[in-house]
Amino acid sequence: MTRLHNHCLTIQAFLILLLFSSSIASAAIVEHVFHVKNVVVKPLCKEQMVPAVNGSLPGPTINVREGDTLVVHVINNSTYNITIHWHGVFQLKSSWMDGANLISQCPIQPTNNFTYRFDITGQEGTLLWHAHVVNLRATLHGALIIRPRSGRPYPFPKPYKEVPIIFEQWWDIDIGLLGIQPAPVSDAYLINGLAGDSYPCSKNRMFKLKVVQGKTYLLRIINAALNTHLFFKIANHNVTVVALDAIYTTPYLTDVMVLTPGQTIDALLTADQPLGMYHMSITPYTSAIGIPIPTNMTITSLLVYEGAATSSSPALPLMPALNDTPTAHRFSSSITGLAGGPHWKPVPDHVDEKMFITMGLGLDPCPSDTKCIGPVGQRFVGSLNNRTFVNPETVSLQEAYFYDITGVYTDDFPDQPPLIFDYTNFKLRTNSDYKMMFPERKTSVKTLRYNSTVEVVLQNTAIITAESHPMHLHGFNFYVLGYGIGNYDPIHDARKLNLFNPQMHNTVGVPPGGWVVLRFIANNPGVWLFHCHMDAHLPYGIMMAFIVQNGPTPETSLLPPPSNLPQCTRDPTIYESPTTNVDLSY
Ligand SMILES: *[C@@H]1O[C@H](CO)[C@@H](O)[C@H](O)[C@H]1NC(C)=O
Ligand SMILES: *[C@@H]1O[C@H](CO)[C@@H](O)[C@H](O)[C@H]1NC(C)=O
Ligand SMILES: *[C@@H]1O[C@H](CO)[C@@H](O)[C@H](O)[C@H]1NC(C)=O
Ligand SMILES: *[C@@H]1O[C@H](CO)[C@@H](O)[C@H](O)[C@H]1NC(C)=O
Ligand SMILES: *[C@@H]1O[C@H](CO)[C@@H](O)[C@H](O)[C@H]1NC(C)=O
Ligand SMILES: *[C@@H]1O[C@H](CO)[C@@H](O)[C@H](O)[C@H]1NC(C)=O
Ligand SMILES: *[C@@H]1O[C@H](CO)[C@@H](O)[C@H](O)[C@H]1NC(C)=O
Ligand SMILES: *[C@@H]1O[C@H](CO)[C@@H](O)[C@H](O)[C@H]1NC(C)=O
Ligand SMILES: CC(=O)N[C@H]1CO[C@H](CO)[C@@H](O)[C@@H]1O
Ligand SMILES: [Cu+2]
Repeated sequence: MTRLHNHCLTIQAFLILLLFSSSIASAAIVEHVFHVKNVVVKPLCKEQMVPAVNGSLPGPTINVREGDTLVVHVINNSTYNITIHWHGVFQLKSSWMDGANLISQCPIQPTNNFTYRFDITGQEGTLLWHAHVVNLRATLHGALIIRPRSGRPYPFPKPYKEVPIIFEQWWDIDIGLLGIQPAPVSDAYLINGLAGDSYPCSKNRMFKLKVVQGKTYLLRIINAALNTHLFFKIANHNVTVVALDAIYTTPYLTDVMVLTPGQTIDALLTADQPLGMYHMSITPYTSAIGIPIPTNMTITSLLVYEGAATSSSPALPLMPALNDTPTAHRFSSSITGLAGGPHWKPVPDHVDEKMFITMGLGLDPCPSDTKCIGPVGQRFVGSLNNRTFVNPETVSLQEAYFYDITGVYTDDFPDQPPLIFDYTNFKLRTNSDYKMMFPERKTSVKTLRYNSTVEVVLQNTAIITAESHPMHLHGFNFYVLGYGIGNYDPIHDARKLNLFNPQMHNTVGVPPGGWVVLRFIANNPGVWLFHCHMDAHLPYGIMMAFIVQNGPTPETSLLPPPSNLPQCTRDPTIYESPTTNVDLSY
C-alpha cells in the first residue's frame, strides 16, 4: 500500500517536473479583471465612499514572471474617469498600454471598459499599478510583482516568504471630487490598508507580519502615497536592499530606508533577533525648505515572532526627524546597481542628447475672480526650464503625434533653461520680479531619435522653495550617474559620475536644492511622460513629454492604437487618415 502510494507520488513529481520544464519554454498569459467601483471603507472613524479596484484597499496584487504577457480588463463602474498606469513597466513597443491620462490615451469614462495587454520583459522585482488621473491614485493602486522566469534564481538566497508592504496616504473625503485641485493635508497614512495604533479608531487594526525566527523574508515595499516621501524602519533589525524599482542592486545593508512616492524597494529581512514583537514604522520625510512642516507622526505595523509572548510590549524604532535630508540623501545616493546581474546593461559611454533642466515651482497670475494662496497673491505652478506643462484636452498626445494632428503640442521643449543663474540661491525665493518666476504655459515636447543616448541633468531650484521632487520617466529605466547638493558643476561634478555600476530607477528624488544626472537609451518608440510623482505637482504642470521617433524597421516602430482605445471626443474626422508614421529619414 505504502509502496503504491510512493509510486503515485513519483509519477506526480514527474508530471510536475514536465509542467515546469514546459513553462521555461513558453511564457504565460496572465489575465485579470479589474472592477473599478465606488465602495465604502472605514480605515479611520468615518465611513467613506472611494473608488477601488474589486472593492479592496490596496487593490489586488498582480503576480507575473519576467517574459509573461499581462492582460487586464478594466471595467469602470465608478463615477470617475480613470486610466490604469503600470508604473515602471517598460511597455516596449506597447506605449498605447501605458495608461497615462491624456498622454497615451483618453480616460476610460464611467460605464466604459478597456483592456490593457502588454509583455513584461527585461525587468524583475516589485512595481505598482495605479490610476493616472489626478488624485485617484490615492485609492486605486496595488502591487505588481515580477518574479524571474521559472528555473531562473534570484541573485540572492531564496527567501522563505515574500511579503508586499504598501504605504498609502488617506483622506477622509471623496478625493475624486477634488477634480484637479491638489489634495489638502491628508488625514492619515496606512500600511497595507491599515492605520494602526496611531489613530483613535484603528487601535489594534494594524498590519502584522508573523515570522519564524531564523528565516529570511523578502519585503516588497511600495510607496503608493500621493504626495509624501516616507522613511521606513524596523525596530532592532537591519535589512539588505536587493532591488530598487524592479532592477537588482548590489546588496546594501541598512537600518533605514526612504522612498519617494512611486518608488519601490525589495529588501531581505532576517528574523535574527530574540523572540518578541517589533514595530515596523513609517514617518514622512518633508524636504520643503522654508515651508512649515506638518506635525510629526509615526505609523506602525508589527513584526511578530512565532512563539513570542503576546503580552510583551513591542520595541519601537528611533525614526529620523521629518526634515532629515542628510539621512535621506545618504540612503538614496549610496546604493549601486548590480553590474553584470540579471537584465543589467552597461552604461553607454557616449551621449547623443544633453539636456539641463531646472526644476521647481513658479507662479501664475491669479485669475481676477479667485483668491490664490501663493506668494504675492498669485497661484503656484510648476516649472521645467521655465515651462509649465498643459495637458491636451481633446485628444491624447500620442494620438496627436501618431495621426499628425496639428495644434495639440509644440516640439520645442528647451535643452537648457533660458537663463543661467545661481539656481539654489535662496535670495531668489520670493522675488516676483525674477525672470524665471512666471513660467510659460505650454504643451511642449522634446523629440528624440530612436536609439539615441540621452543625458539629463535635473537641477532643483530654490525659486519659491527647494523641495525633493521625485521625477518619474515612463517607458524606461534610467541610470542615476550622480546626486549632489547645490548647483551642478559641469566640470568638477561630471568627473565624479558613476559610469560603472550606477543605480537604476524609473523614479528619482532630486535632492532639495540639489541635482541628479540621468542617462537612458531612447529605444522605445512613442510618447513618454516625464513628471514629478508627487500627485499635487501634476496639476502644477511639473511635467514634460519625450517623443521617441521610430527606428528603421517595422519592429522598431510605434504600432497603430488598438481599435477600442478610449476617446476624448467622438469626432471621426480626426482619425480619417492614419499614416504609417515610419521615420524614413532615419
Ligand atoms: C476582481 O473581481 C472579479 C469579480 O468581480 C474577479 O473575476 C477577478 O478575478 C478579480 N480580480 C482580481 C485581480 O482579483
Ligand atoms: C458594472 O456596470 C455594468 C453596466 O451598468 C453592469 O452590467 C455590471 O453588472 C456592473 N458590475 C459591477 C461589478 O458592478
Ligand atoms: C466593454 O465595452 C464594450 C463596448 O462598449 C462592450 O461591448 C462590452 O460588453 C464591455 N465589456 C464589459 C465586460 O463590460
Ligand atoms: C545593523 O548594521 C549595523 C552596521 O553594520 C551594525 O552596527 C548593527 O549592529 C546592526 N544591527 C543589527 C540589529 O543587526
Ligand atoms: C516629534 O515630536 C515630538 C514632540 O513634539 C518630539 O519630541 C520628537 O522629537 C519629534 N520627532 C521627530 C522624529 O521629529
Ligand atoms: C519665462 O517665461 C515667461 C513667460 O513666457 C517669460 O515672460 C520670461 O521672460 C521667461 N524667462 C526667461 C528668463 O526667459
Ligand atoms: C541600437 O543601439 C544598439 C546599441 O548601440 C545597437 O546594437 C542596435 O543595433 C541599434 N539598433 C538600431 C535599430 O539602430
Ligand atoms: C471625462 O473624460 C471626458 C473625455 O476626456 C471629458 O470630456 C470629461 O470632461 C471628463 N470628466 C471629468 C469629470 O473630468
Ligand atoms: C449595474 C450597475 O452596477 N451599474 C452601475 C455601473 O456604474 C455606473 C457608474 O458608476 C452606475 O451609474 C451604474 O448604476
Ligand atoms: Cu514635485
